[in-house]
Amino acid sequence: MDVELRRIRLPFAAPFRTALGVQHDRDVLLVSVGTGDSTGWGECVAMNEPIYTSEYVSGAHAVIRDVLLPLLSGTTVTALTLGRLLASIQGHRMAKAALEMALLDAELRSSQISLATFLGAARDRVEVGVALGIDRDAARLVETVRKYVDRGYRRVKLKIMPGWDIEPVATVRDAFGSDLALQVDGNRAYGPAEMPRLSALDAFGLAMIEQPFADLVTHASFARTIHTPICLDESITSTEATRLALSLGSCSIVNIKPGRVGGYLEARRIHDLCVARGVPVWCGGMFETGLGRAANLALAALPGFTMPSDISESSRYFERDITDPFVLAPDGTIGVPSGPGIGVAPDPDRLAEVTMSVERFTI
Ligand code: OSB
Ligand code: MG
Repeated sequence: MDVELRRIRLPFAAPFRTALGVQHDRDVLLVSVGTGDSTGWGECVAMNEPIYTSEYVSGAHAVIRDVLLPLLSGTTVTALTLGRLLASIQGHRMAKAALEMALLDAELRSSQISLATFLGAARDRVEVGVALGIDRDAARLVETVRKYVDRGYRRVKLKIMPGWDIEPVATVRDAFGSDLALQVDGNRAYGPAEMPRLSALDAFGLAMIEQPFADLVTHASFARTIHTPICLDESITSTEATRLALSLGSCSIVNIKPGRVGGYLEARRIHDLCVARGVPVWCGGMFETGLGRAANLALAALPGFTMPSDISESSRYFERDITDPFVLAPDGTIGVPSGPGIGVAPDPDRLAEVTMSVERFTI
């Protein structure tokens, strides 16, 4: 099997500010595998720096090259056997997920099956929302929200942090009324001492508060004091972590990101567990290129994904993506690709333009 590790740099259409810092561009590791009759694409969602989780793009690149590929060398690895072959390696889920996505894409392309069909999709369009970063002031945030509402988004997620929470949420709720589905994401920026302040968010009819704290126990005690549902993101690293979070009562909604949990197969297992427990799920985003976006749309089409996902249209992230752009329909949905595999491929000219380095291996 031929494996290519390619680093690309895509500038963001606008900087994205959160409790984690400001992002100006995306340094993305793409994995492609050639299996004789087809090529598959995987995207590693690890960010430029280890600020969301401990993984970051250069680390993921190194672990794939120096640790994961050597373990696969001489085997007849498939997407379904990958997990077992890499089971001795702790963590590095985003790195593993990128390899799995590339293998899945290659295998499904050869058998002419779409990822959506393979995963068990129940629909051909999915409801999506937009995630908005920390703005200069609440008045400007209202203008930003208006731009996206006018564009057709029906669900808005606001990033919050200490010093940027109650006021911007109150101002946006006031400007748009109760029709707008609104939720917030704290990215672990709060401590237990800030629970009373966060409880004031109950006044704004939010669909959920996403991961305000770092750990499961703090979320569980917060959940007992507020009415707004709690959703976990960073804490959901596996099916086992999800089981633990649900039994502790740490959340009542789950954000599933395939990269964070080690791949689309584990993402589906978490979905299945949540469906069995009656817990709604939605698909989170990591500023993916069109490749990861295509695969996330397939996942978000599963029946348990009953809340709008962080899968905005391509132009929200990049002036020019590496695939044909995904576009929002007036009803706030994006279509699920139906072609074999992930259903999209990079445009070779655009890919060449944004490529910083390429390494090739035969394993
Ligand atoms: O916390 O959901 C998050 C992006 C990078 C890292 C973490 C998060 C996010 C987002 C962006 O919220 C969502 C998107 O891709 O539109
Ligand atoms: Mg989040």
